[in-house]
Amino acid sequence: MWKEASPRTIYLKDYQPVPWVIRTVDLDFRLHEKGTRVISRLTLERNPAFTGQAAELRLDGEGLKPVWLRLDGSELHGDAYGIDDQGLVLFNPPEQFVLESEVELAPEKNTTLQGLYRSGSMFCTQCEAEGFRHITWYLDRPDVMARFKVRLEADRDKYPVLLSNGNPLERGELPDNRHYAEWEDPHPKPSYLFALVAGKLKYIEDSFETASGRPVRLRIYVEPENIDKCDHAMQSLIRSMRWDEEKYGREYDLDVFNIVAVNDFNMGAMENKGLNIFNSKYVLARPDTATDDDYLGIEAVIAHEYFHNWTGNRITCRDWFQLSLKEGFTVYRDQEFSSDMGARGIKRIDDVRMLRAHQFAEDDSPMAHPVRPASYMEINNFYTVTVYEKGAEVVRMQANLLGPELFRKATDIYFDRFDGQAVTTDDFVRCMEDASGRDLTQFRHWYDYAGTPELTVQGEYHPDEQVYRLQVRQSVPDTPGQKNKPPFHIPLVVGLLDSHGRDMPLDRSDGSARPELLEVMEKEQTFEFRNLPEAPVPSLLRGFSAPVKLNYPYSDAELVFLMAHDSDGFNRWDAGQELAQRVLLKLVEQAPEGADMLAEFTHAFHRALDAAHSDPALLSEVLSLPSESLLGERMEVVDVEGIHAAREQVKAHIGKRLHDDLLSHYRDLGEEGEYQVTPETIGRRRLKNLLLTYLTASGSREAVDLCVQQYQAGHNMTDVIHALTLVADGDHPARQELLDDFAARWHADPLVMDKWFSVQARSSRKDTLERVMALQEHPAFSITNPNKVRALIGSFAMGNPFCFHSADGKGYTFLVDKVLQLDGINPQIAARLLRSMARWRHYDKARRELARGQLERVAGQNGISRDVYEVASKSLQ
Ligand code: 0A1
Ligand code: ZN
Repeated sequence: MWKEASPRTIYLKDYQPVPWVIRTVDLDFRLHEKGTRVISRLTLERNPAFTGQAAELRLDGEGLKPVWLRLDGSELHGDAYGIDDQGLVLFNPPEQFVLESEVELAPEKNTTLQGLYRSGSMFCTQCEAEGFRHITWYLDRPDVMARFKVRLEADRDKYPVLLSNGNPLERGELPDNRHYAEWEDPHPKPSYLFALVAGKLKYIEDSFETASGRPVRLRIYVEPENIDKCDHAMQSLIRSMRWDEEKYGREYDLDVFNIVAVNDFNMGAMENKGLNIFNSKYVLARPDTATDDDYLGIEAVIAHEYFHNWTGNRITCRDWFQLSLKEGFTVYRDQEFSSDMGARGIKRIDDVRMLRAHQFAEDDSPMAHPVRPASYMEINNFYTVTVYEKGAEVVRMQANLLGPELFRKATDIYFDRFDGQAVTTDDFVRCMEDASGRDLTQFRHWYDYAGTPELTVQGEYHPDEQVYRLQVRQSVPDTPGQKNKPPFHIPLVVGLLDSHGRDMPLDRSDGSARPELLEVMEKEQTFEFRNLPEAPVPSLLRGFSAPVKLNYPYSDAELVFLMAHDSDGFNRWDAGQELAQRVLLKLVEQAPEGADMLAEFTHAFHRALDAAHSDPALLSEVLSLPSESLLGERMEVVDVEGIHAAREQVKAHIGKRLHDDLLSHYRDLGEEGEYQVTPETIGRRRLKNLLLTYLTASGSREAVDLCVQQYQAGHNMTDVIHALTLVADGDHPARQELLDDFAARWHADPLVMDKWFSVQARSSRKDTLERVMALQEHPAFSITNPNKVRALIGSFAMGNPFCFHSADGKGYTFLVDKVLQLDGINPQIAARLLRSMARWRHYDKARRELARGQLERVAGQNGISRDVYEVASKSLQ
C-alpha cells in the first residue's frame, strides 16, 4: 500500500542487469495453519554482465517476518544489513557467498492471492509477476534464473499431497503426524515460475511419450468431489503436447507434469514449471456443468499454459516490459492449436470479435499502452488484452509476412539461440529477420506505439488501361504520451471479385510474387493491379491480416454481395457485421431510412438462414448482431439507451417476421444423442440457441415456453444456461421459479453458481442493480473469491452496459464502492474492476460528470493500492 505521495513509475529505459546473480536456491517450507516458516539458502555471485558500481545488494521482500539471517554460515551483524518494507539490503557482501534466512508468513491471512495463500483447505502459491518476494528474500525479477530445490512439510492427514516444481525426489514421515516431500527442478528458472501446493487432493493420471521416447507422467489434481470433471483437461493436455512437437519441434523436458485446480485464483491459470496451477474454471467440465465455451476455454488455457514451457519458461522475459514476448507468442500458439483442433474459420471470427470489443476499446482509452509498454506503476495492471491479444496479432503478422516455412525457421532459431535465457521482444523479431533476410525495423513500431491504426482505402478502375488502383492511407491515433506516430508496416491481404463474385487473378504492376499481400509502409501508398477486364469489388483485410480499423466506402449493395460471394470466410462474415452495424446505428439515430434498411436486412437474414448446406457454426456467426459495446465504439457519444433499444428492436423484428421459419430451424437443430464436443455439434447448439434468442425476442408465448422446455429438458449446460439467460432477461412468470430451481440444484457447485450470478447480473431488467446488490448476501457469494466477484460484479460492470451506465450514475457508485472494499482484500481484482470506467469520456455530459466524480473518489482515497491508484489516476488524465 502506498501512502501520501504518488507511487513510483518504473521505466524500460532504466533497465540495468543485476549486480549479483543467484545460482541455486534451496527452500524448506514448514507449513502450518498458523506460523508457517520458510527457510531459504541462496548461493549468490557477482554478475559478470554487470559493469556498474555496486557495493550493496538489495533483495526484494515484502510482508516477511524475519527470524534469522546468515551469511556464509555466520549470523549477520545488525550493521551489515537493513530491512525496510521493500526488502533486505546487504551493505557490503563478498563477491560470492551463501545467504541463509528464515522468515515467518501468514498464508491463512493472505487475501491478495499473491505469494503463498490458502484456497479452501489447501496451500498454494501465485508468484507471477512479483509474488515471490512475499515468500522469501530474493532478486525477484525474471532475468535472475536459478536452480531450485524445494522441501515441504505439513500435517499428513490434512495435506497428504505435497507438490512443487520439477521432478519428485524423496518423501517421508516425520514426528507429530507430519510428513515431507522433496522436489528438484533441473532447469534454471526465474522466481515467478516457482510454485507449491499442499492439500487433500485426488488426481487422475495419464502418460505421454515424447517424440524422443521420454515417458512423462501426467496428473491433474483436484478436490475429491471434482474427480469426474478432469477428462477433457487431460485430453487437451495430451493433444497440446503432441501439437507442440509436430508444429514447433518442442518436447517436454521433465519426468512429470502436474496440474492443480484451485477455486481462488486471480487469473485463468499459471505456467509454473512442471506444476501448472489453474483456476478451476479452466479445468473442470462435465456436460451437465460446463458449456461449450467452457470446454473450448479449457482446451485453450491448458494448451496456453503447456506451451509456456518453451515460450516463457525455457526462454523467459528479460524484464516485465517484455511480457508480450511470452504472452503474445503463447496466445498466438494457443489460437493456432485451437484452430487445428476445431473450426479454424470460427475461431478466427471469435478471436477478432473479442479483439475488437476489448482491445480496440482499451487502445482508445486512457489506459492505452504499447504491446511493449515503456513504463508502469504496477506490473499487474499490464496483463492486458493489448499485451496478450494484440501481442498475438503482432506475432501472427510476422508469421504471415514470412510464410510458414520461414516462420518455422525463425522459431527454430529463436529456441536454439535463446534457450535458458531471459530475452526481449526485439530478440524475437531479430530471429524473424535472420530467418528471412527481411528488415523489420519499421515493423517494430507495432511493439512500441499504442493505438489502433486506421486504413482508409479507395479504389479506382481505369477501363482503358484495364488497371485497378487501390490507394491506401494510414494513420495512427495519438495516445497518452505518444503523438505524431510514424507510419507502420501493415500487411493488408486483399482479393478482387468480379461481377459473378469470383476471385480475379491478381497481377500487380510491381510484379510482386505474393500479389494478394499489400505491404503498406507509407502514410499514403498506391497499389496497382493490371489485366482486369472489369471493375472489381475489393475484399480488403482478408482474414483480418492486421489489427487495424478499415474504412472503405462500400455501398450496402456491395456489402450484401461480399456477404454472399467472398471466398474469404472471415470477410463474408465481416461484411454482414458491417451491414448490421449500419442498420443498428441508423435505428439509434432514429433516421427515416432506418425502417427500409431493417426490412432489407431482415431479407438478407432470411436468405442466409434458408440457404441450403450452410455450416451452422458459421451461420450462427453471420446471424449474430454486433454487441452493444461495439456499437458504442462507433458513436461519437455513446447513446446507452438508444443502442439497447435498437438491438432489441432488430431482434424483435426478426423474431416476429421470421417466426415460423426460425421455429422450424430450431426444431431441426434439436439435441440428438449423447453430448459431444465437436465443431459440428458445437455449431449446431450455437445456432439453435441463437434462433431461440430471436424467437424469444418476438415475445410469442410459444417461444417463452420453448425456453422453459429447453431448460427443463436439461440436455447439457450450454442449452440450460442459454434458456435460463433468456427467461431471466424478461418478466416471464416462470422466471423466478427457474432461477430458484437452478440454485437449488447447483448450490454446492461454485463454478455452476458463477453462471447463476452472471445470468442475473447481465439481465437488462430495471431491477438488475438492486438484484446484484442483494445477491452479495447470497450464501454462495463471497467477496474474497475472484470468480464470484467477476461473475456478479464484473458481469454487471463489463457485460451489461445498459444497466451499468444507467443515467442516474448508480452503477458507477456501486462499482466504486466495491472497488474500494476490494482494494483492502485483493488489489489486483479491484484494479481490474475499475477498468470498466476507463472509457467514461465517451459518454454524455451528465454521465461524464457522474463517472468523473466516482473516479476522483477513488484517486483521492488515502492508502489505496498502487494497482487501483494507477487505473484511477490514468483514467482521469
Ligand atoms: N502467465 C499467466 C497469467 C497470470 C498472470 C498473472 C497472475 O497473477 C498476477 C496469474 C496468472 C498466463 O498467461 O496464463
Ligand atoms: Zn500466458
